[in-house]
Amino acid sequence: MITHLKKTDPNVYNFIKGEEKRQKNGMELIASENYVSPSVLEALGTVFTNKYSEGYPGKRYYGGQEFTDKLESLAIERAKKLFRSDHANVQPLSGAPANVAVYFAWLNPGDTVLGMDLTHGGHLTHGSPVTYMAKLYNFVRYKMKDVETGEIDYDELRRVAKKEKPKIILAGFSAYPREYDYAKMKAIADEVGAVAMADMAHIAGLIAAGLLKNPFDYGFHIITTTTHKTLRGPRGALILSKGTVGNPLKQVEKTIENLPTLIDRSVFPGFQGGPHMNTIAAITVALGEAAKPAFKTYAKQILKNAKAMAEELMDLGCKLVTNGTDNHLMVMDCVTSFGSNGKEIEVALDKAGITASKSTIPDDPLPPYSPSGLRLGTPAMTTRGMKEKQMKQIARWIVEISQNRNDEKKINKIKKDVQDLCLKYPVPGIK
Ligand code: DSN
Repeated sequence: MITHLKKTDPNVYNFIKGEEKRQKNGMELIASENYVSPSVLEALGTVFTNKYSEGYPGKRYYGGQEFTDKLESLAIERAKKLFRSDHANVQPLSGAPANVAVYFAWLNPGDTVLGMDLTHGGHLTHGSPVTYMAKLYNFVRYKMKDVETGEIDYDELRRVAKKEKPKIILAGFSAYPREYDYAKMKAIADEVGAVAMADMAHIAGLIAAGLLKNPFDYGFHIITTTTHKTLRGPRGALILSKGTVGNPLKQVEKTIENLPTLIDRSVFPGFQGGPHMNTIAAITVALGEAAKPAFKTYAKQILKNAKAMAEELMDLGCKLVTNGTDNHLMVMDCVTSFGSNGKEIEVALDKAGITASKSTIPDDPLPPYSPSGLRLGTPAMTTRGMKEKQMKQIARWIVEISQNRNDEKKINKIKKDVQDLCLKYPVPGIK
């Protein structure tokens, strides 16, 4: 409960209240967003934010670490257990810094990374030319072989790997609705002597629940993830790795076996300063929640809901990239479906209180700010308790709005219906 701000800083108080109302009344379909539990929210807003804790448990550069050490150790233990890793670094401030810290740990300037093509679902930090990382390292690409099924072109991936000799082969995405063949990727990584890394930011919750494959089960060396998507924690990240855990204050040889120590040294002192201990408190709570049976039920429903939404959209004539989904997200081709583009449909949906995000489609001829696709996801509305029936209704609204995107009267009517439905499914932590 917010008790002081109203008097001390009414501007900020009013922005918070406005955002609460927006979240309560609106339909959240951004595939990378979620609603945290009241316990996660409580942990985030605590006095741990007052504390500097550079270093790692038992090896800090400041005094007063009695409780931060216990807290961070618990976070590490929970993360290791949940994802079956030898080591966990829980300090990265978010997903992009986590990926950068891995690159700094393992690569020398000019080294090559083989990652998913950005229009086929890859992420900015997997080497978009606009990032500083792309100036430091050489990013090369693999793609889907068949955009109708989503199957990745592993033969081409192998050919490129043998030619380019990447130091890291990277599985992971922010807009790919299918599963990887991790065993195939790991075999290629072994063949060329590369580290096998997975960025599972989008699907961490689904892996934690045992519903999607865990790359560690196929011999991957490193997994990075944000903590705020399907994992349903605060904004933060984890770097999980296999290998021997050494003293993070001491230099070690650059070997695959030493990855945990190289990663620790890369995060701090290599790249970041003090960890955000209040965030680590909230991550610890979220990891505890993700280990409970109720989370598995939740994760199962995310998948059922995504399938229901995708099927209804396709029944109504929409074209989805790969013709469906195996995870929590789908990408709608707005050019083929409505003679429009992702930006225009995103704006039209926003007017009705439905929030989604534009997205490229494979080999998109349109630019990223106004791409051909729209990405939709079910983690957030599943947290609010919605099931397949509501997903089908939402799909019908999406199509109706898209087809009538210039009809303000129609959109306003749907906005009312959207709000009525949303109010029946409260947001955790908002009265
Ligand atoms: N921005 C996130 C997403 O929407 O997928 C990834 O960083």
